[in-house]
Order: sequence, then structure tokens, then C-alpha cells
Amino acid sequence: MNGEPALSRKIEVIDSHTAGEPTRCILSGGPDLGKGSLQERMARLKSHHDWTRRAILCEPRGSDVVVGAWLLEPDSSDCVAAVVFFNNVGYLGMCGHGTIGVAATLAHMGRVQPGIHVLQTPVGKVRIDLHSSNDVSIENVPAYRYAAAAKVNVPEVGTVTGDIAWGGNWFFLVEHHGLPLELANVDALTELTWSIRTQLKASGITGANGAEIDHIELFTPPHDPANHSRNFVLCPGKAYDRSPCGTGTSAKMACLVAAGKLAPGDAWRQEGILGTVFEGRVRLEKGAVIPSITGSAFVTAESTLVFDLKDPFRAGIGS
Ligand code: PYC
Repeated sequence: MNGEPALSRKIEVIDSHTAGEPTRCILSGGPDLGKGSLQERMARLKSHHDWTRRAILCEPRGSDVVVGAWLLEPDSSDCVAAVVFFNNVGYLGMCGHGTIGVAATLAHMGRVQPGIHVLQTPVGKVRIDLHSSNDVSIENVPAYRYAAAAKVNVPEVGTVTGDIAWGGNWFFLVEHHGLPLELANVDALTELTWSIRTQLKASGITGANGAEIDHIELFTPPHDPANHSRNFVLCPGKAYDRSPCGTGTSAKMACLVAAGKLAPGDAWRQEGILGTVFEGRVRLEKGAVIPSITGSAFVTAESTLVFDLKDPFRAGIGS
């Protein structure tokens, strides 16, 4: 396995959760990714050191739910850090809850004070507005609706209609699905969203430039009337997002703007499956929808991951 035999190091991490969804920030101890742009270093991480993703996030050290946030040196001096997000099956372009978690982690470490900071991600720079050590607004990369009311045939369900949108990741957003968005219903919600994702792929329905749609988002009216909507988001590795999903809320707002249902500056309070809320807003810049998301994150652990060469599962369980 790529690089695995050298795995006898210790890796320092800080764990947090944002609205219930965990983030593990990798601070030090990882492999040397060499020099070059963030894209080049991320490519090296993928091609030569992918075992670290599994070792850090998958069982027995992690779980399918955790999103990793590898803190790296930024390419430009206006950024406080660069970050590569990854999960149990691969790499994410952007991650909204993860960015809020990174901001709270940097605050916990004393690396940032309340105020505005810029973070570099593989899909562009995102702005962080740290209100306190836990409360954060992020301004995401531009979001857009790529296709309205796309149809996919799902066996044993029928035709499912949804919008395709980019919010830093690709989403299929479904309003009409007939399932209550309840925690008790997670197995059925996972089964439905996984079937939708599988059929999108099988039917060749993609985002721009053939990109795979790897996040599926279902909506219902909110439980709390103070909010505008409730969602359930299935992530690429089949875990559901415990938070209302920052990139999913961005994609949702881009669809609302495209449909003339959300005006710049208006609040969109997105409730997730746990009842936690992200408050979103958009502004327009040269016609592009720039979403911002406000939420809270809490640090839960400062840890050293240990890799024992005698441990048969030192590089994680999974692929
Ligand atoms: O908050 O953008 C997000 C996200 C993506 C996957 C899990 N959370």
C-alpha cells in the first residue's frame, strides 16, 4: 500500500463538531507533501499518501461520519491557512461545516482572533468571519443551479425530480419524496438517497463537465417555524450529514435565487436532521451567487494518533 510501511509516526489532531457533524483537523505529523500549489500537494496526497486518509478517518481511529481537514501552508500570504477536506471514501472540494470547524479549531489554538480571515481550499478562497471562539460565518465559493427539475428513474420508487446545483460540492436537491425527515427514519432516508445517487450515475446525469453528483439532499417543511426548511443530506461515503450541510445550504440558496424565491440579503434558516440550524444569506457579485453560512462549532478533543507497526489495522479498515 502507498507509503504504509513507513507508518510509525504520531499525528496530532484536534476534533470538533459543527451543529453535530464532526471535523478532525490534522495539525502535524503527516507525510511530507513537498512543494507546489495546493492543487499539486493535494494531488500528491491522493496519489502517494492516501493511506493517511484511511488511517486518520476510518475505523478503528475514526468513523464513516468524520470529515478530515488537513491544515497546510497556504499558497498566498493573505490566507491564514490552506485546507484539504477528505472523508471515508475520498476528497471534498469544499466543506461548510468543516470550514466552521477549522475556524473554531484555529481560534482554540490561538492562531486567529475574532475578525475576518481567508482560508484557501482546493476550489477557491473562502472568507471566515469569526464572531467568537465558537460562532462563525463563512463566505463560500460561488454557487449556482446547473439544471432545474431534472428527472431520474429510481427502481421501486419511480421518477424522482430534483435540481442539480453546485455549492462547493455537487448536489441533487429533492423537494417531493414522501418521507418524513426524522432521525428515526434514517435507514429509509439513506436507502432512498443512495438509490437516487446510484441511478443518477447509472443514467449519466452529472454536474458540469461530467462531474459526479455525490451529495443527495432531501427537503421538507421545518419542525421549528422559526426556520425555513429541514433537510437530510447523504454524503459520498453513505454517511448522512448531522449538520444542515454548508455546501448543501449554499446549493439550496442558489436554486432559490434562480427560482426567484430568495433575494440577496434575506436570511435562509436551514434546519438539519438533528434540528440544528445554519443561517444562510447570499450576495450577488457580477451576477454570481456568493453564499454565506453562519453556525457554531465546539472543540471536543486534542489528540495524538499513534500508529503501531505491529497493529494490523494501523492504516485503517476500509478502502
Ligand atoms: O457542510 O458542506 C458541508 C458538508 C459536506 C459534507 C459534509 N458536510
